[in-house]
Formats: sequence, C-alpha cells, structure tokens
Amino acid sequence: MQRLWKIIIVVGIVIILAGISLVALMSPNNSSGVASLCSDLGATTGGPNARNTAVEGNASSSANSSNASFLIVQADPGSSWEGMNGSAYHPITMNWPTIHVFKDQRVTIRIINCSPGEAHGFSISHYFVAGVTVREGQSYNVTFSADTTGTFRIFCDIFCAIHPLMQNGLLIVS
Ligand SMILES: [Cu+2]
Repeated sequence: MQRLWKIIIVVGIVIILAGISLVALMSPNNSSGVASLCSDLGATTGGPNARNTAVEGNASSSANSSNASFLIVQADPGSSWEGMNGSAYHPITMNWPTIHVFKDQRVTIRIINCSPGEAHGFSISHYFVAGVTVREGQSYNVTFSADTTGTFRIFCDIFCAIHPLMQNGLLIVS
C-alpha cells in the first residue's frame, strides 16, 4: 500500500512538472530585450545598402553538437533585414533563410519581430505546423528535436504587408 502511494506521488509530480513545462513552452510572446536586440542588429534602420553586412540567412549547425540555435529576424521595409533575415533582398524563388541541422539535434529557433507596426507569422512544415504569431517588438522560441530528415519549408502563416517575401525559407535536416 505504501508502494502504491509512492507511485501516485511520483506520477503526480511528473504531471505537475509536465504542466509547468507545457505552460512555459506555450507562453506565446516575450518582449524582453527584443527592442535592444533589433537596434543592435540594425534591424530597425539601414535599408538595402546595409544588407551585405547585416543580413545572415544561411546558417548551419555543427555536426558534433547536440544542440543547434538560430535567430530569425522579421522586419518590414526600410530595414536591412526586411522579410526574414533579409529575404526581401534575394530572388523570391531563392530559399532564404536556409538553416541546416543534423538529425536528432535539439533545435532552438528564436524569432524576433523587429517590425514597428505589424505582426508576422512563423511556421515550419512538419516540425511546427501550428505556427505562431509574433507581434511587433516580441519574440518566440521554437524548440524541437530534429528526428526526421528532409527539407521543410519555413514561412509566415498569417497575412502581412510583406507576406510574399516570407514564404520561402528552408530547414534542412540531414
Ligand atoms: Cu505574412
């Protein structure tokens, strides 16, 4: 009987911890530090002339690491990061940004919305189908285990003023 109680208590604790982590995972938007990060990156100013130094869109993780982290900057016209990581300055058919990870890595993608006035969406086929709406000046962390190899589209899934420029990102899991 004592053993049964132990099991009940352990199961209870696991359920509570799972609940807490789910709430932490679901908490949609977090504005801490986004404004200063956008400013540091030059994502609120700059325009196309600054794009060569400011824009990073092809990012790869290290094969011998169990974790991979990436930053996606969403920004509106007038920013050198317009689109997603400056996708506005690349041909619309080009996959940008492209991020490359290795199978079974724990992937964290931080999305920050540096737009002054509109929300943007973020979705990844297969891995993050539900997507998220990131409001202006806010951020969101997507975390998943890259358990399926292949190529997966990264895109904005809500209507926005620069929507066509945010449709062609790519996640490659190999
Ligand atoms: Cu959009």
